[in-house]
Amino acid sequence: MLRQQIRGVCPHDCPDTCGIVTEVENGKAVKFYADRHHPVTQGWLCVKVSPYLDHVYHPDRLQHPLKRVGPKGSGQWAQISWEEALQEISAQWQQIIAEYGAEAILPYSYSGTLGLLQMTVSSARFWNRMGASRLERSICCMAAITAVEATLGLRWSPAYETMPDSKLIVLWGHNPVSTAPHLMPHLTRAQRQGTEIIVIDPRCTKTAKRADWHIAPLPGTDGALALGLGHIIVQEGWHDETWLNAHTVGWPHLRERLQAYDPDTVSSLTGLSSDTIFELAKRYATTKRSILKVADGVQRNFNGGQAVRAICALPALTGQYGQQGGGLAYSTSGLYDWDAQSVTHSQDCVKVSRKVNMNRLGAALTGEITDPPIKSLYVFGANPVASSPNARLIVEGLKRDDLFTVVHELLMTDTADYADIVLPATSQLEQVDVHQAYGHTNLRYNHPAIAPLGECKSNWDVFRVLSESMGYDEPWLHQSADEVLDEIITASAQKSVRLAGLKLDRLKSEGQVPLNLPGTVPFADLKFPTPSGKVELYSEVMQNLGHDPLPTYQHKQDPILAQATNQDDALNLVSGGAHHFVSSSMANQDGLLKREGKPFLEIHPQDAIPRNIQDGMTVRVHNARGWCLLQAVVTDTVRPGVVASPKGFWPKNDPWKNGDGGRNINWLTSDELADVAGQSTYHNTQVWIQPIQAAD
Ligand SMILES: Nc1nc2c(c(=O)[nH]1)N[C@H]1C(S)=C(S)[C@@H](COP(=O)(O)OP(=O)(O)OC[C@H]3O[C@@H](n4cnc5c(=O)[nH]c(N)nc54)[C@H](O)[C@@H]3O)O[C@H]1N2
Ligand SMILES: Nc1nc2c(c(=O)[nH]1)N[C@H]1C(S)=C(S)[C@@H](COP(=O)(O)OP(=O)(O)OC[C@H]3O[C@@H](n4cnc5c(=O)[nH]c(N)nc54)[C@H](O)[C@@H]3O)O[C@H]1N2
Ligand SMILES: [Mo]
Repeated sequence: MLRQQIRGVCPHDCPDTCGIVTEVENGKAVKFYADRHHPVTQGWLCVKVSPYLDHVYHPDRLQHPLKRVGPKGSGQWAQISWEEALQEISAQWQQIIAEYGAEAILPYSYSGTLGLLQMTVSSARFWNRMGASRLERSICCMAAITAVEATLGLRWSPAYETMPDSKLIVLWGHNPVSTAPHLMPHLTRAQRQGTEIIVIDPRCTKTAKRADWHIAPLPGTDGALALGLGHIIVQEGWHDETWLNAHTVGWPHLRERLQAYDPDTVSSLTGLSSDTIFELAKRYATTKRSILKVADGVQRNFNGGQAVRAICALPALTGQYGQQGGGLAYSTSGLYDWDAQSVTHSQDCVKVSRKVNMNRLGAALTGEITDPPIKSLYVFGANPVASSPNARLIVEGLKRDDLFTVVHELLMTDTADYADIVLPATSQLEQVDVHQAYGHTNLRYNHPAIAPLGECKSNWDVFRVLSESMGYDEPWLHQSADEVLDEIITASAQKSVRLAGLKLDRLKSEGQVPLNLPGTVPFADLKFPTPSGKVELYSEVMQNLGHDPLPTYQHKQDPILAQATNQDDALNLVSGGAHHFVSSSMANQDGLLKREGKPFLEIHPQDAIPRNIQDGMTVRVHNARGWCLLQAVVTDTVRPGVVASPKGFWPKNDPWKNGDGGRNINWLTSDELADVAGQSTYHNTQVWIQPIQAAD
């Protein structure tokens, strides 16, 4: 029997963006594994994606359009045809547009797939044509993107395999054992060669356990820590004055700013001893070839944008930018400079519509957004009831009888539960796409391995048929997947040096194609694509956005704390990625759920004892936003005052639910916005905890 091997790309939200291979026999995927020829994947896959055929052929996969026939959230559905579904959706939308205008319709999508077509193009073209509200896509990393670009002009991170070039690696708010597994072999190799690895994280993660030194500041205080390190570096004369004068803007201003961040002040802000802060400054500044590897956890708080600005200043103080093994590693995604017009076709559309911040979905649906109010929500590639902050309020919004909700999904998620119409989505094995990566610089084409299951359609294919039923006849809404990708690649290759020579055919035939880069060291020529061409310690870009032009630290509490009577009992919740899921994706698979275990909350013995909490007990975690039950793990992996619980569990799988739909950690998380770019502030959440049941 003929067995075909089809090359594809892992579509999930992870910097590794792996090369995958599916073996297909008689139209069925029978084997799934890593591509040995992918430079980052190197023949192995993570624990989450290895059992991918369980995901693709999960018995719960949605295969037909459904229409709600009972009250919202009651789980009563009737199967309908695509024709009926499209007719119903377009009729509802035409009526809403006539009465309220197209801005009354809000598309909500994020990271179910990171594909150029199925995410980026699909989030833009159709909606621009309609004039729908635009989604401010700030749930994940907008503060860091803004901060890094303001300082350096470009997000450009060195390749994973260059890690051993550094003598010191600081992993700052990053847990790659879980969230970027293919970085780990390179970190291990570096460590074996004598590189010191320091992890800065309020929680002792799997990554911190493998580090040479773990430093646990209070959540949200990294800006103060970075400025404190700068203070010591300058005070001790470890800075590189010549480099600063030649390659930065605003050094004298920063020098002045740093004065306020003496070790005693920073110690009281961060909860770290002055000795720790001094020792960290010394090791960082006096080890040449030291790199700061920042990821996303560090920015999800009140000071997130300015914290990243402060961190970005450190390699400038020590003259480490442009050095092999030095500088900053955040993300490579800035290097893929796609031609914006061919991606979005926004210049062909009538108007630029308003933006709605995705972190405020619950508030937006319950009265914060008016004129026009949101009358219809279209969710695809996202599961806000499980993953977005203040989820209880989102559910309240979704229950509105006057809200017309469409959810395009592979599975009946907690979000799909509240839809009026559910549309079945293809998995990555059933769709075409091209993927860039945020951890490396290889582009890759995803060949569909199998036909769509049942009546499933890809995001782009749904927008093509929706365009037809809405009467939108622009050719750029009706192209095939390859036609869209070809248009973007051709336009981008003409404009971008890094994409020059790229052709769709080449991408399809060669597997992955690397970007054209001038070398392996970012900014080796010490030219920074900022307005001044230098590292902007003082940034007019930030100033024009209404921010302090210098990195700063400003404390801001979760506002629910001020309303509480028992403020002293509050604990700071951090909720990073679960090891076995990607956000809530894959958190429906039995094998992975079993390995992740019961939803848990880590609490330090010093906080557990006065609350009569013992290891294994069920605890009630609550605040003014909501509550959920979790199993207590009494442990010193978190520092006193901080509790940790991973994101991603599905509310409806809540083991403690009793007939009310269930909850997860996002019933508690803050939907306040950070200092910069409307960023989420998940880790700036105050909670109260009490035991409700004895240990098993
Ligand atoms: N507590 C807490 N919560 C967090 C965070 C945190 O740090 N703490 N982090 C946040 C971050 S960084 C992010 S990026 C968000 C992610 O939040 P989301 O973007 O909502 O991601 P998921 O929860 O994985 O949901 C993605 C959904 O898309 C569906 N899907 C997958 N592929 C496709 C497709 O091709 N088409 C369609 N139509 N659907 C598809 C999947 O089945 C899945 O249900 O979570 C955030 N949530
Ligand atoms: N297994 C797995 N992999 C994933 C994901 C997942 O859910 N599971 N999610 C994907 C997504 S959407 C993203 S954006 C990336 C994110 O990749 P990472 O940024 O590595 O992941 P997180 O777990 O969100 O956050 C990293 C760490 O930040 C810590 N942290 C929280 N607050 C602070 C703080 O104030 N200061 C400091 N220094 N540290 C803090 C958390 O304790 C956590 O260990 O990972 C992706 N990969
Ligand atoms: Mo994310």
